[in-house]
Amino acid sequence: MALRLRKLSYALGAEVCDIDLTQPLSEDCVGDIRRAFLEHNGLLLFRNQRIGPAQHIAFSRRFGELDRHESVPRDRHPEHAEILVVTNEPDADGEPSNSRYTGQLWHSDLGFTLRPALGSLLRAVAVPPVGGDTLFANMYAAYDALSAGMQSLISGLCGIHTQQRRHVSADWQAESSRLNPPVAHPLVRIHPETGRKALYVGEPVKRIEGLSDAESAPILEVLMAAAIRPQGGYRHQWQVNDLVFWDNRCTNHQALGDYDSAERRRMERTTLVGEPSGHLASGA
Ligand SMILES: O=C(O)CCC(=O)C(=O)O
Repeated sequence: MALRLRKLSYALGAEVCDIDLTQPLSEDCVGDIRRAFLEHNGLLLFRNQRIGPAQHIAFSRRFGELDRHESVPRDRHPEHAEILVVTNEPDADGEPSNSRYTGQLWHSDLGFTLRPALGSLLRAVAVPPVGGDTLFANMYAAYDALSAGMQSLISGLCGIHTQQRRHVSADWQAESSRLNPPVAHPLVRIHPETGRKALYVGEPVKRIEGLSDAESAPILEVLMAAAIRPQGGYRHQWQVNDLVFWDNRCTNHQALGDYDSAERRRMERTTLVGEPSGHLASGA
């Protein structure tokens, strides 16, 4: 039976309706989901899915190999290395969670590694009564919005990606910098399945390889302006048991943090391993 889809915004995204991820899915159904994922510019929403970590992992595996989050070991679920936890719940020792500000800069997952993520599947376990939304941006559209001159200027250039997160403890930051030295990825990437060009830039990209900070800044400013155009976006308002599956090869996202920190928010993410990309940054 064909999937029933409902578009979420003009730029990207569709809800997959009438599907129950607690039930076994046929290969045909998984193939239809994969096609819809590519057709809708890399974002699918599955609402009201009463699944736990094991089913979340099993469903994610239908789309590829899962990352075990070695680059962010402290954010892993204690029993499932394939799940990354994003929460404002205090740690077991009562300290504020280092993951409470995860994703509050525009980014694409694991861009600070040499195997940026193919996709991510984020499940809402607890959400505040209002806010806690996530913005998504279509990075094909961001590339298409640039002039031919700018497209030509940036072809062949690499942006330097570092791991950045606001308000983390000093030892978290030290460990993260040790595990994840700066890496350089092309500013323009070709999506391996659609063949389309997508802009690859985010707030953690502070410099262009081979250019000075002063030379990089105005170019990055122009690229970020294209990347965050509201016309290229979708704002997701989470409900408990939502699962959002996005393609990191052609989208960026940002957790807005627009909620009362006294309210509980807990999200769990699986991450699909992507293809090798880039190199360790020179002169970073
Ligand atoms: O918590 C969110 O809304 C998004 C988290 C995020 O940015 C991520 O998992 O990469």
